[in-house]
Amino acid sequence: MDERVTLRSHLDQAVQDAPNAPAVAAVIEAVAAASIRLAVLIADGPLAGITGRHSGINPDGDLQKDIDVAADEMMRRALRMAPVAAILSEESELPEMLDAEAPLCVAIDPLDGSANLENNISIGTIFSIRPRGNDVLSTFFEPGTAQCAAGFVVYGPQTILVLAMNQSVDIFILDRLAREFLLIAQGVKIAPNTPEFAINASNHRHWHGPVRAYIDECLAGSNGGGADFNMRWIGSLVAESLRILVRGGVFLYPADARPGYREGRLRLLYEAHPMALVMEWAGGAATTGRRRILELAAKTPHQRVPLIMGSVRGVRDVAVIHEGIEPMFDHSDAPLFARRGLFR
Ligand code: FBP
Repeated sequence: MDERVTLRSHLDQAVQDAPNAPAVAAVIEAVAAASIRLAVLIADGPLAGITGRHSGINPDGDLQKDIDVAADEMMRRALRMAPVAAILSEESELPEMLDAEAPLCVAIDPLDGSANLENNISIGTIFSIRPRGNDVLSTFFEPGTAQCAAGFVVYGPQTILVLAMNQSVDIFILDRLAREFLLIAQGVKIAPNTPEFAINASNHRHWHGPVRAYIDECLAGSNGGGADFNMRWIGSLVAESLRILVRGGVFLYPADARPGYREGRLRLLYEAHPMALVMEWAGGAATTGRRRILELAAKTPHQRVPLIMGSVRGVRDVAVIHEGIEPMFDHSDAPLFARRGLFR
């Protein structure tokens, strides 16, 4: 891209007649500013006193590291200065109520995948913005289609901001010296049919029939009459999502038979909903296998959900396998319920 477009000028140019446009821009700028500070802290790590030690347990029972707590504080501090009525963070049980008259509510995972930090693997911030309803709290329990913008930041070799706004997905890179994000890709579209999948295959024995059937088909490759698939698994949702935007493929974190994973692992409000918005606005798709993620409404703040997302072809194939198997057999792990021949 020849012209140097900053995040700020991009937001200024964004369609101003969209409802709440200035407020949405202010929230995105707040998250972006906090993420620039967080990127510095992450990069400095032990030099800045980040030890990686656990400092508590979050509402979902996950161990919190010192960097999780720091990230949460940084994001909250920034959002308290923005036009936000309430923040729902992964790191606290209930939403934090701010200005009840403010037009927006934000769900945020301040630092997803922080367990990867000690290995120097990419981690990130995920955010979801929605217009406040008449009742502030019930805003979070609207379906994902209520989101007006969403995105994520990847703290990796480069710090990257992916932004879904006005039906478009745009990518920015942090100019570390200038301390601002610059546009590097506009109107990103996910390749529709990349033969690449990402799943934590160590859980194979716990998967239910439809997921096992899909992965078995991928692994059979040309021997099974289909395409030869490549596999990736980083164990970091933001890194997997960025890879899908760049080169396509399908990501699966399904429900499985392990205690605590019956509804999947990832959280609906600040992981699946925002990623689903990014995927769909980039021409991809996101499903539980049976239902479009964006049509789901959370019943509890930290509800988990199976997430299958990415290239339309891969997501459709997973959904087709589910269609061929009665939901009552979803929880069967018997290969009997695996239907063969998807790619033939
Ligand atoms: P946290 O929300 O606990 O940080 O975990 C989320 C996550 O790290 C995702 O980024 C990633 O997709 C997944 O967990 C990895 O799970 P697993 O450890 O089962 O491979």
